[in-house]
Amino acid sequence: MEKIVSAGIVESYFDKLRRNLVLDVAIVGGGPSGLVAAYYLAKAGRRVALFERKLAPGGGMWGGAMMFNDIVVQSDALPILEELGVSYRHYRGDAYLVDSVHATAALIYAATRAGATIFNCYSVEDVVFKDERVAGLVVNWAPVIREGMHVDPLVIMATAVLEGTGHDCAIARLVARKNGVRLNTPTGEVIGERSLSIEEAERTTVENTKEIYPGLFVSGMAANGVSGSFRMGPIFGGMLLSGKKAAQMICDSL
Ligand code: 48H
Ligand code: FE2
Repeated sequence: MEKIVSAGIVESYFDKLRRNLVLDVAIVGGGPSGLVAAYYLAKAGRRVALFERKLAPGGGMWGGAMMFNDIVVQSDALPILEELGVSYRHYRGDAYLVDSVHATAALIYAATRAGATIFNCYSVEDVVFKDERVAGLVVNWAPVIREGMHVDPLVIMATAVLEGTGHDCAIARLVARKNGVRLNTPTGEVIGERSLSIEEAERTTVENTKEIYPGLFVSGMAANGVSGSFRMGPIFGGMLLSGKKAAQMICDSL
């Protein structure tokens, strides 16, 4: 048994990795927007993998608000919750309450069940930049980056990359800085997010979900960050709708 356990894992893992070296879509970040995008892309039959640097995908959704593990979702995002099998209950007006641990687990399950592959403990440290396009990801083990070890990365090629790194806008920043290019944002640069304003932020999260450079799409909090819009606090309808829109735009572009 000792030999079988190790052999099985090694064979299976490297087979999985080899099958995902060339993708239709590579998603950076396993927050709610990236997970929803992974679900819809896999459902549409695209070869999609998501790279998350933490052990557990889910980003900022596990902890609810200040670790009170419930979140709010508005009615226009309820069809997504229903499709992904997430339970919710009405609170007041347009606000519905969702247990954040249940919702996060459900998003991960739905995305992987639909056929998306998740690589956790991977840090995306750079992109492939070819013929004035983003053409893939440069990845390394997250602990390698954290330890500051000088170990060279591997490359994942992808027709489209989705930047879903949340508040940091890490991928958009490095694409603009390293290659001296202008992004499709109001200033051509990563503007950075503004303070909290819920209705405005929820609307613009979806509006700002777009292709910001050839081959590079942006979703979720990063969509608002790159375009200089507001944050919204523990309300997640915009994140879910942004992930769905990103998947649709990417499908249309492939
Ligand atoms: C691999 C990386 C890298 C990297 C980061 O922040 P997230 O939850 O992302 P979104 O945009 O889907 O959701 C935002 C939401 O959680 C939120 O913060 C809200 C609604 N805030 C409102 C407010 O006012 O604060 O997840 C991003 C994920 C995380 O899991 C990171 O670990 C991961 O991306 N990540 N993974 N390589 N270079 N950078
Ligand atoms: Fe946040």
